[in-house]
Amino acid sequence: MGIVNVTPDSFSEGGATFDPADAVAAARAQAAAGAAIVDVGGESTRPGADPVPLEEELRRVVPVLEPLAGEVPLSIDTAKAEVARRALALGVELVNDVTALRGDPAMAETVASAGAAVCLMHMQGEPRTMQRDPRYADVASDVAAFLEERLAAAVDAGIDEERVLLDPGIGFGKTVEQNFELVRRLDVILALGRPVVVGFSRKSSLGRLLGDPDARTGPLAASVAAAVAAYERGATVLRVHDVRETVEALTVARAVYAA
Ligand code: HH2
Repeated sequence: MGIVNVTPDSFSEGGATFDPADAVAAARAQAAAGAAIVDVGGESTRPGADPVPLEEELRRVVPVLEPLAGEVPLSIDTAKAEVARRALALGVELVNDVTALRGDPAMAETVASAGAAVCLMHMQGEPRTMQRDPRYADVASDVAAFLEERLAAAVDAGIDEERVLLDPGIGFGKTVEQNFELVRRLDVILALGRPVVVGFSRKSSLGRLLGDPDARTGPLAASVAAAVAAYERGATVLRVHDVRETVEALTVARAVYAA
């Protein structure tokens, strides 16, 4: 899964694809480099980010989705049902909701009635404050219990279980150690029986592990290593900024592990 952030303030590339033409070109380049799907988002969820109003989010993403629909498989990264509804009407296949259907009471029905796929992600707290003091009794079991409950809520709302993906939410209310533990113990989440998405790309835990306690991002090689480690432990979707490098690494990993 390639990432195209149509935002001025995303944590890693801050504004590089804020212009719609740049975002469309980036999505096409990611598809050509081997992305199976491209995740387009108009609201940053980085730690400390402020919410974006509905009209502004639509103004950002619709001009990017329109020219790509039917050409590039697309996912919409949104917590707003109206943004999801417009995206699905344009042919987007997957709703990537970092609130796991808790952010907007109309989201579950929007996904269910469109027969769309959905990614449910774990987050402790909310983006403005989530990194202040994350605490768990046992991070892998707590995240799995949350995802199990959200999966049941999605199915109750009429979403086909076969269309649900689960994501431990790397960096969303977790310490560096907790993020690595979640990848190490991915089996606890895989036991829920759904495909698992992992997004470690460029996240600050990588830069912090490498020795900078104030890192806001992580470098490319570290991101690729995290994607391979997650793949090796059973993740089926790797959400990444650097598609070509990740596809190259995963092709090699797959030749080794999936023989
Ligand atoms: N991470 C981010 C945003 N959306 N969705 C899923 N399913 N999993 C993730 O790990 C995830 C996500 C944050 O990364 P990015 O989109 O690059 O940054 P920003 O939110 O600042 O735009």
